[in-house]
Amino acid sequence: MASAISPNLENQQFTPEIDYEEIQFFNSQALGEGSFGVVFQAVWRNKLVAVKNITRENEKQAFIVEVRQLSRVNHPNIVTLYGACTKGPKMCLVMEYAEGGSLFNVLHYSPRLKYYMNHALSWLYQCALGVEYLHNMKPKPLLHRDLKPPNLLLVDKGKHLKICDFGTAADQKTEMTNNKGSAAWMAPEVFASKKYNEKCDVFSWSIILWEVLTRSRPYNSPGATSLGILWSVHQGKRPPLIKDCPPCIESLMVRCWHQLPENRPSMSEVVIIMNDICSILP
Ligand code: ACK
Repeated sequence: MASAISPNLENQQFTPEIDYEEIQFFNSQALGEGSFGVVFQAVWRNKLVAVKNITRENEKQAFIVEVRQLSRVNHPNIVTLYGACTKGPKMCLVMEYAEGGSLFNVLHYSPRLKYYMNHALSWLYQCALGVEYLHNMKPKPLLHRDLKPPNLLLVDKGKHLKICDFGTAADQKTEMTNNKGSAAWMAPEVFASKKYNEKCDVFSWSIILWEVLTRSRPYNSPGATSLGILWSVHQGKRPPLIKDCPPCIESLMVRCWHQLPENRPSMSEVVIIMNDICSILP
């Protein structure tokens, strides 16, 4: 198994190879499943870590992409990759453990949601900062392409947000093959397989904004299917405007989910506007 994958990863000078024997799994209960792989809590070199194991042969490609892209990035709002086991006995990546779990869990399942919501605007700002960093990478912008609350992790009692799951990240337009469960956040041009760029992440960010402020799941009507959602977004449907939403937030949200990518702001502009909003609003 290792021989098929190693040649791709050998070019990854920044990814330390981790010895699988050094990882102690003490909880057989998985934290959950990402867009690929199953995530477990473990200890590695006296640190609590999250280990994403690939479980199926067809997950190797996403594994390679995630290791390749995560090893290039270094930002406070992006999860830190410690290294990867590429030689077996199991392939996995070892990353920092985020004790707060995902923003999705907090928004939709946490009994302490009210306490957490003090951080709502800060989460959106931090997410924008992480994405801005990706879009400003050289020589080419890195597109995350699967931004959604399940891929935003919380640390430091929910104050600090980190983007994870880079299994579909790319620095160029490639076919999106691994987007299960992401229809609600996907920009229409990605679904339509048209030419797309960084603005697809700006679109996803606007849906996250709506989800955080309403604490509701987008397009969550009974019987809604991924294909049905993709089609109606392609036809121009969006989540309903938020009652009593401050106009500065509403206008940003609506600009970011514009049907035409060229009419959406860049992530750098979103960062500037969110910085202003965070300083004005409580
Ligand atoms: O929503 P969760 O609690 O947070 O369940 C999902 C699951 O694994 C699949 O992604 C959790 N998860 C992913 N990466 C990490 C991490 N680095 N630290 C803690 N939990 C993680 C995620």
